[in-house]
Amino acid sequence: MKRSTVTAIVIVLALIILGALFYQASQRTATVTSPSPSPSDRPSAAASPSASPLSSSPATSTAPVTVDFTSTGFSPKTVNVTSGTTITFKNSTAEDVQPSSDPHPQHTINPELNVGVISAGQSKTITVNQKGSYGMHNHFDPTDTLSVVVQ
Ligand SMILES: [Cu+2]
Repeated sequence: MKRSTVTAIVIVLALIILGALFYQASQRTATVTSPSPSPSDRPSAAASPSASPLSSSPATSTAPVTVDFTSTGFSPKTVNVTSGTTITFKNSTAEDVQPSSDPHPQHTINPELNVGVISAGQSKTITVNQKGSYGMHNHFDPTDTLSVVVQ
């Protein structure tokens, strides 16, 4: 009686343990295989958008700019340039012109823009480095104005 009961218990326990081991093994392979494909997909998807902004970045131009001074004043009246650009002021009138930084008569907003006196038919070139938006005028006639925007 006793021995047969013990063997029956041992067999039942063995079956339970074996069943549990098989269940764990099937669960482990199921959990290991399912998550592994998704992390390997994500890095490749995240890598492609980070490469595209570099190719689409706008090119900034530092091409030299010429401002003509005529009987109607400065032309053009607004100049948009990037830092490091040269601006040539050409005097196409018969009078002296003195392109200067605002305000008149101190010329202190941006001393880079104090070009100095340009005789009739002559020209002078400056380089602008200081970023910002600045007003300029002809010191001999402050109603002749222009704007310089440096980016
Ligand atoms: Cu002035």
